[in-house]
Amino acid sequence: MKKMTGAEVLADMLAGYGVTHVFMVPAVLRRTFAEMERRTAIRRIHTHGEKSAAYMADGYARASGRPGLCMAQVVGALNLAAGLRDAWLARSPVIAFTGGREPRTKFRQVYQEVDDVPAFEPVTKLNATVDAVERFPDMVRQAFRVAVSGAPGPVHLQFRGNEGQIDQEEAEMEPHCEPQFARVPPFRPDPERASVMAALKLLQEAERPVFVAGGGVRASGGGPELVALAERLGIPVATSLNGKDSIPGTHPLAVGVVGSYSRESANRVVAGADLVCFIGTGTGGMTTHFWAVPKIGVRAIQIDIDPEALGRNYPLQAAVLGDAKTVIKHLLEHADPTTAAGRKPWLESARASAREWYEKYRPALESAAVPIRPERICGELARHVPEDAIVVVDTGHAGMWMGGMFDLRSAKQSYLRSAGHLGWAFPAGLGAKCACPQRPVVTFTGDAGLWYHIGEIETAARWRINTVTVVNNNASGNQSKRGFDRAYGGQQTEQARELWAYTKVNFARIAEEMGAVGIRVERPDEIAPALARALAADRPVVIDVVTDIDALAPTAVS
Ligand SMILES: Cc1ncc(C[n+]2csc(CCOP(=O)(O)OP(=O)(O)O)c2C)c(N)n1
Repeated sequence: MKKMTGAEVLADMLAGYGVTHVFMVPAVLRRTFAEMERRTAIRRIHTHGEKSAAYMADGYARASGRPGLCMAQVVGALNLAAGLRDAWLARSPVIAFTGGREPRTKFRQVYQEVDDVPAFEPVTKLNATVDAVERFPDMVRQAFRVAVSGAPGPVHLQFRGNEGQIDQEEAEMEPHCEPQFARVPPFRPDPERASVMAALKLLQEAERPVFVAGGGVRASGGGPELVALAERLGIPVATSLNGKDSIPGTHPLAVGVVGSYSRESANRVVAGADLVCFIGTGTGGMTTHFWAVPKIGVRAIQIDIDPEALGRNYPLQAAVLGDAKTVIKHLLEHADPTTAAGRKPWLESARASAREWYEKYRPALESAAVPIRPERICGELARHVPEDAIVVVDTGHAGMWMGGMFDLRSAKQSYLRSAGHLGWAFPAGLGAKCACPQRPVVTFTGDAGLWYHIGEIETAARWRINTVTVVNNNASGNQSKRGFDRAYGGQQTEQARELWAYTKVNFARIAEEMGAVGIRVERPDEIAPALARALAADRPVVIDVVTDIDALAPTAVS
C-alpha cells in the first residue's frame, strides 16, 4: 500500500467503477475535483442547484444501470436529500456525497451547519459518515455495493468537513474497486425450482392470466424474456409506469400501463383476469390504482428479488424469489406452448380491448385542433421518436398523457419516468444523455415541470448535453383543475385559477437566450418537423408546444 490522499483515492475509485460524470454545485470535495482533472476523464457537471444535480444522477443511473454520482457541500445537503426522494421511490442507484461536520466545531453555531444525516435516512439504503481518511476505500466500495444490490436504491456518504476537506488528508490506502458492483444487477440469484414450477403450473392452468411487469423487469433487463414467455403461453402483458419499456406498446400482447396513470385497456384486462402475475413491481398504489385494479383477493403470483415485497399487498398462490430475468428464463425453459390454446378467447378479448382503446382515442391522437391537444403530441412522439431513443417523462399530467397515450415501438427504446416529483424529467433527461451519449434523449414535460429547473438549460448548453425537451405548454398546471373543482364543492371560482395558472411564456425564446435551440410550435403539423430538426441539432433543444389549457387527461377506470 502507498500513501495517498483521500482525494486521489476517491478520484481513482470513481474512475475504477466506470463513473463518467458527476453532478453537483461544486463547493465540496474540491481537492477530489482537482484530482479528477489530473488523473481521470470524469466530467464534472456543475449545475444550478443540488436537487437538479440529484435528478441528473438519477437519470444517469436509470438510463445506464450504473450508479449516478451527485454531491453537495454542507449547506446544500438537504437540497440534495430532497432530490434523492424520487430515486428512492423508483429504486434507482444514486450515490450522494456531502460535506459534513468537524468534531472540533460541532454544536458551536458554526457557519451553515446543521445535522443533515437524519434527513437522508428516509431516502437511502445506506446513510453513513466518513470520519477517518483511511475509511475512504471500504466506504466507497460499500456505497457501490449497497446502491446496486437487491432492489437498488440511493446511498449517502457524509465526508468530514463542511466541504469534505477530509479528502486532503493522507493515509496508506489501496483504491481497490469491485467491478461487479459497478452496475445493476451485481447478482442474478436463482429461484428455488419448486417455486418456479408452482408458478408455471398456475399460469398454464389459468384461463385468463395477465402479466404485470414493473421496474424490476427493466432493472434486470428481462424485457425480451418476458415477451418470449408471453408469446409462448399466450398471455397479455400490462406494465407499471416504471416498467413501461418491458414490452413495446405496439406488440400484439401489450395492453398498456395499468393503474392510475394508465390506459383503459390495461385496467380492463387486469380487472378481468383470473390470475395476475406480478413481476418486479412493488404492487404499489399507482400501479394498482390504489389496490382497485386488480382487487385484493384476486389469484396472484409474484416474482421479485426482494423477499419482503412478496405478498405485501396481494395474498399469493405462488411466490418466486429471484432475479426477474433469471426467473423468466426458467419459466420459459419449462413452459408448455400447447397450453396456450385454452387461452385463445381470453387473448382475443384482451386484444379487442387494446383495439377499442385505439379506436376511441385515434381522433385525439390525430387531432388537428389548435391550440394543440396533448394527445396529438403523444401520437407524434410515438411515431417519430427514434428506434433507440430514451424517453424521459415528468409526473402529473405529463405522466398521465404519456403513460396512457404514448407507445414505444421498439425493444431498443427506453422509458424513464418521474416517480412522483414534478420537475424531475428535464434534469433527469440531461443525466440520461450523459450516461448514453450515443442515444437520442427525448424528454416530455409540462410547463410547470420545466419551471422547476429551467436554469439547467444553461447547464445543458454549456456542457453540450444535447437532449430534446418537448414542453406541453398550456401556461398552467392544469392537472390541478379537477382537484380545485372538487375543493370548491363542484366548480371553482374564477379567482381559484390563480392556484394553477401562470403567465404565458415562450420557452423557445428563453432557451435561445441560454444557448440552446428553441423551437416554438403552434400547429400540430409542425410537431414532426420540429422533432426532426431538434434530433439533428448539435445543441440541446427545447420544443415549446402551445397547447389547450382545457385539455384534461382521462382518469383511470377501475
Ligand atoms: C414536487 C411536487 N410538487 C407538487 C406536485 C403536484 N403536482 C402534480 S402535477 C402538478 C401540475 C403539473 O403542471 P404541468 O407540468 O404544467 O402539466 P399540466 O398539468 O399543465 O399538463 C402539480 C403541482 C408534484 N407532483 N411534485
